Amino acid sequence: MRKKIVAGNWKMNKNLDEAKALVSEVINMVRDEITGEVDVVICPPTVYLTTLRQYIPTEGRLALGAQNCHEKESGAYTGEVSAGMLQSVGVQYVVLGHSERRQYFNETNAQLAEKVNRVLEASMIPIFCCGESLDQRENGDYVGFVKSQLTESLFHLSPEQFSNVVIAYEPIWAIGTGLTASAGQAQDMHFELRQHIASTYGDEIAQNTSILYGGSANEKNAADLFAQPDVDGGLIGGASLKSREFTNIVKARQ
Ligand code: 3PY
Repeated sequence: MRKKIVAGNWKMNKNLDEAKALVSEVINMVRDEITGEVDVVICPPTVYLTTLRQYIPTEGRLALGAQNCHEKESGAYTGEVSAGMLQSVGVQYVVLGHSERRQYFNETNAQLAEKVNRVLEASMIPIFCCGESLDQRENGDYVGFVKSQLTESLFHLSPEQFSNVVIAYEPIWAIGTGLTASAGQAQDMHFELRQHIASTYGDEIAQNTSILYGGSANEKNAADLFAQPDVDGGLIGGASLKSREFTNIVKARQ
């Protein structure tokens, strides 16, 4: 059985006091209101990881995630953070290849393949983001484009390694725009990606791979998205900054 996961990507938001308040609220609401099987991952800015680790129980459904890491193990990379460093402060998941990183920091599929390697070597779980632009969706082979992101960044992994990867489909045209893929559009792409995974790793691994939807998911559209058979959860942007709304999204997934 594949895992249901709802991850909150806080992006570059909140000061330390606000971050502590938000994580405390989410922890309390999740503890009091969520009874079903769903893992909840909080991905705050890197600078707060060590502090927020102390708030998150080490056992249970809550986990700490980072939003990025460097592709090298260590060295002269001023300002960067390695996978090993994240692991050493208790991080369990790392979001990789978010479209904002691809767009503003020119991350490539080849570079992301290295980041995926570092995260797995450090015994953490990559949440690998993929997705097409509006132009690609309207004018091109957008399914082929998203499949090639998986092929180029993930398909060098052994079956055992791949079994530890989570995928997040985030159409770029639905990020920060208020537009969301319809439940049907999300399902179609998730189905295609699962088939693509099956073609390389076989049905069993494909059926066990969690594929999350991201891109303006919120408390209003979450239930519809999560009702789709191939949508296993969400990577939530803006709506993860509000404890009530984020918890409602988790409720919709449990
Ligand atoms: C969004 O929902 O806008 C996201 O980018 C989630 O990562």
